[in-house]
Amino acid sequence: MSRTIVRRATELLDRDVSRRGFLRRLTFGATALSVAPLTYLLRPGTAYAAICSCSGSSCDCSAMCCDGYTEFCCSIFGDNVCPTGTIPAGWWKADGSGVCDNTSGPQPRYYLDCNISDCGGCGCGSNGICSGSCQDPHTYTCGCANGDCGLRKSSCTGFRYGQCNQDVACVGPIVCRVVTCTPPWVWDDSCTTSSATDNNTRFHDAACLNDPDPLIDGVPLVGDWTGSGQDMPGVFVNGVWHLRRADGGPNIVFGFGNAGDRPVVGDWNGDGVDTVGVVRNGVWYMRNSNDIGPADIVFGYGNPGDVPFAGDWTGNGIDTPGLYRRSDGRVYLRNSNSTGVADIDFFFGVPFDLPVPGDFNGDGRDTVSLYRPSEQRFYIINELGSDGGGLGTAQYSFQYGAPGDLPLAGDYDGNEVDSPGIYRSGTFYLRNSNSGGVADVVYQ
Ligand SMILES: [Ca+2]
Ligand SMILES: [Ca+2]
Ligand SMILES: [Ca+2]
Ligand SMILES: [Ca+2]
Repeated sequence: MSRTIVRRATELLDRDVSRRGFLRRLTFGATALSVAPLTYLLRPGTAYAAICSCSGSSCDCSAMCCDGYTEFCCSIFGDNVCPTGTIPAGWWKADGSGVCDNTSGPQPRYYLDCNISDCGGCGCGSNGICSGSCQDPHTYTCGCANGDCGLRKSSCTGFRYGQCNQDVACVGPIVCRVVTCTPPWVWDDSCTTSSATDNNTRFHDAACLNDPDPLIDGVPLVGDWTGSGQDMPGVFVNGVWHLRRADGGPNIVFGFGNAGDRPVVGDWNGDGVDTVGVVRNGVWYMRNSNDIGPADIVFGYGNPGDVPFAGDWTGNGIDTPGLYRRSDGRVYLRNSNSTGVADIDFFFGVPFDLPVPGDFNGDGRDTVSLYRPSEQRFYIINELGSDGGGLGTAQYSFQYGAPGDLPLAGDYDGNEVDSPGIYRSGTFYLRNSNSGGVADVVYQ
């Protein structure tokens, strides 16, 4: 403690006691003083009620909001990704957490900072950071996340490790953190492999980080794998496909793609059979039969991090790519299985909405409906190119599913109209009409 602070504390705590009296009193509050000397001294009270001013809030000094780190994105926004208006601007790793260990041995846990991506009219100094208030519109404000002292701060720390999106010279404060066992440069090729380590964060955790990870626990899909006229469930798990037959025969199981690839299914050649595909770093690999073998069609479309899907946007019987790009809130559709620009693009929903392609009115063309996880609600949209942002053009909506469910759509009864389904912990709950209610078909 500096001499100045001691002198001030003496004045503040008890103007009448001697310096010796102050020091004796100090022994009772030593713990709190060592944590927050200034604040305690300026707010005389018991050692246990020491209050800190953290990120503009008054919190107990031991509160999460005061520990200097930034809150997880999933705790604030519901999903372990950078929210709209932010970009991953750098990462670090923590060793020794045990969370990411696998059969190869101990593995690091990776933390990505999501910094405000837009400095508006503000420039930034030599450190490459602008004030959070520069963002236009001003979306994120420094404070305890969700105004809760029990959560770490958000949008306060002006700092950048700098290994991601280095072409963006100027970023704002860190809004939140993403945590992953996958090295950042694998799932976002804007990130470099240049390593930074902070093991102090290795046990930082949140319940929302432990939700099932589709990349590990399997991605559910539906398709007509045998040309029966009926869509059936399938799951892609770490490069292996498990497809259920409509005739009740044994599942079709084969390897195509790698762990970490994003799976897509569709009828790439118009023969009436849906087959598999994977998207890896913006490259689409499609196969025209449901068995092991090389890709029949390969082309680049989109960026790493885009959410890929497929549908027949033209009604010619051939499924082609679609992408949902969270960073700009738009869907990009292409009408052929080849490299090129989008044939149609439009704004889509709000962050964390999920695209659900399908033909919900039986007119032979697929459109991109929307599932809003926060409401467990399907918004059925029967036109392409409509602005889903305000949902003003959604034809109708209904609630179906529970928190954490993954949405899908297919024609499970062969009437040529797609309807919703949800996937929950290895089970498909499918509806044969576009309305809420109980499942018509359940597949484990
Ligand atoms: Ca086909
Ligand atoms: Ca088509
Ligand atoms: Ca349609
Ligand atoms: Ca149907």
